[in-house]
Amino acid sequence: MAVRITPDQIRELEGSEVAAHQRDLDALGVRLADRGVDADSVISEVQRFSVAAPSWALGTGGTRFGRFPGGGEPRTTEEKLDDIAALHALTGANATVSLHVPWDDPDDPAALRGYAEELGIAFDAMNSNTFQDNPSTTGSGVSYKFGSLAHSDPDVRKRALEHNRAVIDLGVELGSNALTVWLADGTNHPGQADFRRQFERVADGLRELHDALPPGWELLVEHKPYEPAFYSTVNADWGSSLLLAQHAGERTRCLVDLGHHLPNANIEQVVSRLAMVGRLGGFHFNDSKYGDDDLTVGSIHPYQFFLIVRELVEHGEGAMPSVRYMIDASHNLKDPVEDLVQGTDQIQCTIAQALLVDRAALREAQDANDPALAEELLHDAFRSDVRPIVAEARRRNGAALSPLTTFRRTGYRTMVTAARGDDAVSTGL
Ligand code: LRH
Ligand code: MN
Repeated sequence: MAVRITPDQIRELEGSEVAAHQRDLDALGVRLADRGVDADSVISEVQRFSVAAPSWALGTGGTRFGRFPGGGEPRTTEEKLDDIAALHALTGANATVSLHVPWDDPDDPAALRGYAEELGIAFDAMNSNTFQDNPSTTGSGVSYKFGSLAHSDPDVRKRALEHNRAVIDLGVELGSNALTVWLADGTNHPGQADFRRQFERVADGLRELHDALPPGWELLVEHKPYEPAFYSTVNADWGSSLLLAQHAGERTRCLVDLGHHLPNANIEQVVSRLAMVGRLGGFHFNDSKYGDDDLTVGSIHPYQFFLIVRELVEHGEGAMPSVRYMIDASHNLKDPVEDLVQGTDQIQCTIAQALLVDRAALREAQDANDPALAEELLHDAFRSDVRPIVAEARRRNGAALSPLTTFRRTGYRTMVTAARGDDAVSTGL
C-alpha cells in the first residue's frame, strides 16, 4: 500500500503556522505595494509554475568513489511516481516527471499511465540513453564505447536511432510529447576522431530523429563540455547545440543544463541568445561549484540563478515563458525527496524575486548607461525576502507552507523504508 501525503494532513500539521504566515504575508504585501508591486499577481505567477522531477534522482546518487544509499529507495517507476506525488503534495509545483530509458522501462505503459493519472502526475520530456551499453538499448555485438550517433560504424548509429525511436514510441503511450537527447559522444585523445565527421554524423542522425517525430512532439538537444569524454565532446556548448538544432529541423530546440558550462561561463547570456533565436527549449536546473556536480538548485550560485531566471522573465515579457523546466540533480548525501523539495522551493523563490524587478526602470537605467542604478534595481529584487509569497502560492495550491519541515513531520521516509526495505535501490544516477 503506497504512502500518500494529503492536503488535509498538511493543513493539520501546519495549523499552528498559519497566523504567523498571514502576518508576514500582510507585512510584505504592504512593502511591495509601496514599490508599486501587486503581491497577488506575483503569487499567482508562482502558483502557475511547475518543474518536472527527474525519475533518475529519486534514489541516492554516487560517484566513482562511492555511493551511500539511504534506504527506502523506489524500486520501480511506480514507486518513483509515489515519491514524486509526495513531493508535489508538498510543493504544488512538481506536476510532471521526466523518465529516462532504460532506467525506466515499464512492462505495461498503459498501466503506468493510468497509475500516474490517478496521482495527478503527467509525463514531461522523455530521455534516451546511448551513453551506456544495455541489452535493451544496444542488443548484442554493438557498443556505445566509441559513441552512438557520432560512431564511425553505421550499425551502431542505426542502433542508436532505433533506441531513440523506441523511447519516442513509449512516450507516445505515456502522453509525453518531447524527447531529450544528451550524447556522451566525444573523444579522450587528440587525433582519436575527426571533429567535423563526428559532428556531421550526429547532425544527420538528429535530423532523421526530427523527421520521425510524431505530430505535436519536439526534440531537445542538450550540450555538455566534458564527462565522460575528457578531450572533446561533439555537442560541447550552446553554439554546437544551436547548429545541431538548426540542422535537425524546426521542432528541435536547445536544452540548457546549468551544470554543463565551463567555469565562469555567462549562462544567463546563453539563455538570452537561445531565446532570441527561438531555440530555447528547456532547462535542467541544478547547481555546481566545479564541474557537472548536480547539486541542489541555487545552493552555490543563487545570484547567477536569479540572473538566469530574470532573463527568462524578460523573454516572457514579465512572466515565465513556456519552455520545459526540469530538475536534473544527483543526491549523494541528502534525502532525494528533501533535495528536490529544497530545489523546487529555491526555484519558486527565485521566480518571485525576478518578478519584483522594475523592468521599466531597469530599461531606463540601461538606456541611460547607469550601471549603478541598474544594479540597485536588481539587488532590490534579489535581496527581497519573498518566502511569505512563495509559501502563500503553495498554500493556495493546497500544498505546504514549510515543505521540508512538513515532509519530515509526515514520517514519509520512515514509512516507505519500512515498506520497501533498507536495501531498496533505485535505478538512475
Ligand atoms: C548528463 C545529464 C543528462 C542526463 C543525465 C542523467 O550529464 O545531465 O541530462 O541524461 O545527466
Ligand atoms: Mn541534464
